[in-house]
This record gives sequence, structure tokens and C-alpha cells, in this order.
Amino acid sequence: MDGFLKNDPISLQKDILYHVEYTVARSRFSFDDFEAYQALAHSVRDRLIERSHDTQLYFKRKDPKRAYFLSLEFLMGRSLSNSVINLGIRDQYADALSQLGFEFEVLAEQEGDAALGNGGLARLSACQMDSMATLDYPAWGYGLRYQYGLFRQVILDGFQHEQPDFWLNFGNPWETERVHVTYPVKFYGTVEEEILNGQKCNAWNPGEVVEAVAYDNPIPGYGTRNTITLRLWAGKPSDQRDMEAFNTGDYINAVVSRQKAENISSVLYPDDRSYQGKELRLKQQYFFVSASMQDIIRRFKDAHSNFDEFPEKVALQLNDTHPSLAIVEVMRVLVDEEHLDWNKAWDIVCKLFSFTIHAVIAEGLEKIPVDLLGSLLPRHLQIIYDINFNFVEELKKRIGLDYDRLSRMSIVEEAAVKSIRMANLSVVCSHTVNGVSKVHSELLRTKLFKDFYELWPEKFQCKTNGVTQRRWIVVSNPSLCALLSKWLGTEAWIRNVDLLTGLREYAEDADLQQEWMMVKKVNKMRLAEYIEAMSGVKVSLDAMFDVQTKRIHEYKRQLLNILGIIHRYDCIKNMDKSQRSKVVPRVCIIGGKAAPGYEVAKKIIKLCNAVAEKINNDTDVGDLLKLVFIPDYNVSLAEVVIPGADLSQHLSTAGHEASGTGSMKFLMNGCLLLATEDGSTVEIIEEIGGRESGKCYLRDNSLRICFLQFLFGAKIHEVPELREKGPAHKLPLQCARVLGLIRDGHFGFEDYFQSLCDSVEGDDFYLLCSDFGSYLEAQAAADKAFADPKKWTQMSILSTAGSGRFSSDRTIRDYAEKSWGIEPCRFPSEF
Ligand code: 26Q
Repeated sequence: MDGFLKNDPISLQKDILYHVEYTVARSRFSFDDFEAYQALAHSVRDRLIERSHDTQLYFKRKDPKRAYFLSLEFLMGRSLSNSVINLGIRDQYADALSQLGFEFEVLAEQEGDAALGNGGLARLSACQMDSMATLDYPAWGYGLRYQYGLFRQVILDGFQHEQPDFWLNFGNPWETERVHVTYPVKFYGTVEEEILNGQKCNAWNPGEVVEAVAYDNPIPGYGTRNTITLRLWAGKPSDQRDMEAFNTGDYINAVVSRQKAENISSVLYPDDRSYQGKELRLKQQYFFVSASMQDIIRRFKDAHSNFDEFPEKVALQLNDTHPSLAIVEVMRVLVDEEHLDWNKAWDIVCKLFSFTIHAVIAEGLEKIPVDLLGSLLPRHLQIIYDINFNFVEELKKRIGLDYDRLSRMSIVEEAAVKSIRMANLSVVCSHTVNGVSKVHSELLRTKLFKDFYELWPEKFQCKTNGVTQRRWIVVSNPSLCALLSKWLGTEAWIRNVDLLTGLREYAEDADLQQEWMMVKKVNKMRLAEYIEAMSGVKVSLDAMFDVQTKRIHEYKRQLLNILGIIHRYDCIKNMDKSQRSKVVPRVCIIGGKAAPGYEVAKKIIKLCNAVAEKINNDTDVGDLLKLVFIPDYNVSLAEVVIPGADLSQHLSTAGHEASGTGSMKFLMNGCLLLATEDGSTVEIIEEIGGRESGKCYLRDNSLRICFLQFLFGAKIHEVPELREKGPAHKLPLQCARVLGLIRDGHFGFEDYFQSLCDSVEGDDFYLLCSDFGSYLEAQAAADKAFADPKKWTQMSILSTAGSGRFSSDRTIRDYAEKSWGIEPCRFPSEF
């Protein structure tokens, strides 16, 4: 049966006015844009709720195997446009609103981002949720409902400052609080052996109990009625807690202490590199895991009388090690609470988990000090020791007494600070382990988890990341979306992105090229307007828009980009008039947040702003070169920036980026890449042609380059040797000159910047010096290509046409088939 709600413009109008009057509680004769947005969102929410009920009932009836995606981070961004597009009723809403005197796009701008994550890993989770819903998989997302999302970045005098993102301030129409879906989560205390029915068992007497309450966020699929759920947990005072304090009469302090329960889910950790052994972070991880496991087990028990079928009905996906306490928690529940014997429980646990690693280097792997874990989760520490004991005994039988190897593979690290290696725990207890690109997966097999790979080669897989074309083309680039559907003669590519290859045959068609250039121009205009409104800098639409937006990290080498820009500036300054007339004008755009405690990254931001200040105010340079730092880069800004880019830069030192997903979003939007051969760019080159790739879709080779992207720099296998050689003999003249300009104070703050220059001229760990020459060559090739608009447009069309492999639909199908063993379960109706 279809739902109650009708989607014709008249019904939609009525619904919106209803919500203005009764939900937002404003008069239906007088409400502003924000109130209109709220009413609109509530009307969309009604439709989502209806679909989500239908989906859940259907799943319940069919009882398929379900996948649970466990992640501490989801970067969902805005929901409105994405929802109405996936529901297929955007145009109807736009009509309804225009009759009420409102514009859909204007109202959509009222929405704030849901920024419950840091960067790549978190946005990947969001893209994957969209694909799971669209492909009709019976899947759930589980996460934490942080009250403060990722900090807002404010730039003052060129420096980054952090401000809290209290995103729930104006309410959140997309979520539904489930006051009856709550679970107690225990912490601290002691473990005692007890005899129960003549059996020895372990009883955990907790020192603190916090209640987890569920908030459900609907995730609608595109072209299907299926709408799945992202369930986020928030901390709430528990009735089991502090009763004693109340009884002893300290009423005020007892209330204050109860309120502390909310702190658990109050703030997202803004660091995406280091594990600092913070208790609150561990508490968050366990809180999330415990609530999720209780919920999943409850759902299973509703339909099954024992645990035999658990692994046939449940697949658990660990998004990095952050949720990996789930392994220990399931073991604890099965043994201590469900009273299964250890071996039976272990058999079950080993069939449940798949583990995705996003880290590249051993130092990036999570370790938890034993003291911390033992005090917060005493029973879990015992279980980990038991798992490890059994594992090491088994290992000795397989490999003998190779103590070096045994200690490398042990889950327990016996170092100055004795710790639990969460990655080892996850590899031991998961049936599949995967990297996020081909090169990264290979690196896991040959370096990071070599010992484990030799033991269990069959466990290791590769799942190249992908992004959703719904968000990154349909929502963010409506003009391109319309053009693609027109030229392909169908909208089917929105669910089947491989159809984009159909564009290849028109890549040289003059009409398509003309329309393609128009679309790019419209998007550049939108970006230019944003830049002017934000910074006052006017940029020329004829210039090449060159973008590097991502978290600021030394390995991502935003510094290399800035040094390149200074070099370009210096060259222009030293040119005569006729030489200047040949320069291809550029607008360089850099954006991204630095972790609050990451001093070097913060210096790079300041340098960028200092250089921008100098260049943008130099009348010699004018439109030939502009540099803009875009503050507070987030998902909704990315939706404006990416479609407006001509060129995008992905400069990680080879071997340091596990995958990188930004490049895929740019590629889909017909943007050319200037990149190192690292992470996913290696596969992008394979797919659409590049240096040393056999593929070449450009028929005419009048350009020196026959590839679609501009590649440079050391390759992964060359890096160790270059590092060994040291920087002394490889400092190119141009690089030395640029560093000299910074050191001499051309951009001010010379004392502050010395250490950045030292890092390049010193050990140059990230190889800025050795890659500098090759970087400039790639830049020159990009300039040359841009000077030929037809050729550039052709390359741009071929980029979009070749981007299909990088859809998260492909990634999710891969997970479903090769890791989770689940099948689509589609609600049987037209949506
Ligand atoms: C862990 C413990 C305590 C505090 C914070 C963290 C933490 C949080 C986030 C550690 C790491 C992260 C995020 C990592 C991340 O985003 N990695 C990126 O994942 C992308 C998706 O696979 C890849 O494309 C990127 O290459 C990778 O850097």
C-alpha cells in the first residue's frame, strides 16, 4: 500500500502550511525563510517516516541477513535537498513553494550541516549509507549523536581559531528521538567470580551506569521506497545511577552529577591522526558499542530463540578500529549474560565482523593503555587477555617459537606503556579485513599486516572507496545533472553510474562541448560569488579555478601548493608586459581545517593567508593570479566548490594517502586532477588514462600529453631511497628562492614561518624538495592544456565519463557480496 501522504503541489503546500502553523507555531500568514525551511523539512520528514516504517516492517517480515555499519563518525552535511531528490519530489516541492512565494534553493540554504565527523572516513560513511539505501540493502548505520560537531573554523588575521558547533541549537527536524529505545551502559567497577547454577561465571559490578537513548535519522534511497536508518546514541542520566546520593539527601549534587551523563556524547574529537589515550574518547567508543550491540542483539532475539543463527542473520562492519570494542562486547554478552560456553561464543564472534582500515602507517593504529582500559572496562580487559592467550597459543602451533613475530602479532603490546593493539584485535577476530584502495590494500598485505597476511591470506581484501553521485552530482551540480540526462537520453545513470561511459562517444562533439563549458561557467560563477561575498576578492571567470580542499596535513602537502604559488607569483613579477600577456590566469583556492593541536598545520594556514594577502593586493599581478583561503570548509561548501573547479590538486607524498575520496568528487564534476600517484589516484589513472597507462581516449595527440590528468612526483617505491639520500643535494634552485622569500619576510611573520622552511630544507620528510621540479612541470602542462579550451573540455568530459568506477554503489555492492553476505531486500512498490 502506498502511504497516506500525497505529493502533488497542492497537497505539499497544505502540508507546509500545516507545519508552519502547528509544528513551527508561527502564523501561516506570516513566516520568514527559516521558519519556511523548518516547516518544509517537517513535511519532508513525514514522508521519510512513512517510508522508513514500511521498510522496517518489510525487513521484519522477510528477516533477511542484515548489515550493521558501525562508525564513530558520519559527515552527513545537509539533508533537505538530498532527501527530496532521493524521494523524487524536488520539483513538486519547488512548485509548491513558489506558489507560496518562496524559492526552494533559498530555503535549502537555511539548513546547517550535520558535521559529526572529521574528514575522509566520516564522509565515506555518509556516502556509503546513501548507497546502502539506494541498492535496497537491509542495513543500519550506528553512530554517536554528538551535541557539538566538528569545530567551526574562523580565520582572524590569517590564523585559525576554533569555535564550537552547537548544531542542535535550532532543533533538528531530521531526527526522531526514541524515548523507549534506551539501554544502560556500564563503566568502571569490579569483576567477581560467581557460581550460577553450579557454573563459574564472571559478574561485573559497575561503578557507573549511563543510559543511551536512540535518535533515528532516515536515509532514503534513490528510485526506491526503501529508507534505512542511521541510529545515533546520546547519553542520558540513568535511574540506576546515584540513587544512593539521593537517599543521603545531597539532592543538588546528585542532580548535577546525573547531568554529567550527557557529557559522554557531547563532543566529537577533532583530531584525525593521533590516539592520545583519553578516557572520554574510550568512554565514547564503549558507550556507542554497548548500546549498538544491545540493540542488535535485541532485534535478533525478537525473531530467534537461540544464537545458532546469529552469524547467518547479522554482519557487523567495523569502520576502522574505533568501534572494535564491539568484538569484546559481543563475547562478553554471549559468555557472561547469555551463558554460552567460551568456544561456542568465539565461533560465533569470528563469523560476525569485517574490518576496514583507513590508516597507512603503524603509528596511525589505535592503541589503548591497559591501565585505562582495565579501570574503565575491567571485564573487557580480562576477555581481551583470554582472546590473546588463545590466539598466541594457536600461533605458536602454526609458526613455532619465533618470539619476535609472536610479540609483533600479539594483541597486547609489552612496551613502556602496556597497551592493547586494537588493529591486531580486529584482524584476529574479523573474517575479512580490507584496505580502501588497491595500493593501500597491498601495503596492508606487505607491510602493516604482513605477519597476519602470511598467516591468513584469505582474510585480506581490497575495497576501493567510492562516493555517491546522488550527492556529488545530482544535489550539488544540477546543471551538469540535467546535461548528462539529456545527452545520455536517460536518468538511469543516477542509479547506474557506469552509463556515464556513454558520454565518451560525444567527447569531441561541438554542441556537447559548448553546453559543457556553459555548465562549468555557471558553477564557476556561483563559486566566484561566494568567494567575493566571503573575502571581498573579485576573481575572473576566465581564469583556471585551481582547488585544493581537504583537511590540512603535512603529508597532504598544502605547503607544496603554496610554494608553487609563490614561485608563480615570483615569475609573474619578473616578467615584462609581453610575457605577462601569455600567462594563463589562475585562481588558486585552498581550504581545510587543521586539528586544534596540530601546530604545523596551523602555520600552513597562516602562510596561505599571508601569501594571499600579498598577491591579491599586488596590482602588477591583477587577474593573472589570485589566492583564496576558504574558511570552514565543510560538506555544504564542498557542494559549491567542487562543481566550480577546473583543476584539483591531490599532492600527498606517495604512500601516505590510504585512498582519498575528494579526487573522485572532482572527477565526477569534470575536473582534471593534478596529482601524485598515491591511493585512489593510481586507480583513477588506470581507469581513465594517464602517465604510463595504456588507455588513451584522446584521439588527437597534438598536445604533448595524451593523458587526462597531470601527474608528478616520486612514486611509492621511490620514496624510501629519496628519504635516505637526504635533502642537501636535491634542493632545486626555484625551491630555494621561494623559501628565501618567506624567510626574508616578503609575506611578514618571518620568525613564525622559519620552522616551516626548516622542515623543507632540513630532513624534508615529505619530499617537497625532491618533488618540486616535477610539480612545476605538471603545473606548466596544466597551463598549456587550459590554453586550448576545446582540448580541455574534451578532457573534462572524459573525466566525468570515466568516473563510474568511483561510485560508492560499486563499493557497497562489493562489501555486500564479499564481506557481509547480504542481499537486497526491496520494498515491493513503486516509490
Ligand atoms: C581516533 C582516536 C581518537 C581521536 C580521533 C581518532 C581518529 C578520528 C578520525 C582517527 C582517524 C580518523 C580519520 C581518518 C580518516 O579520515 N582517514 C581517511 O579515510 C579516508 C576514507 O577511507 C581515506 O580516503 C583517506 O585516505 C584517509 O586518510
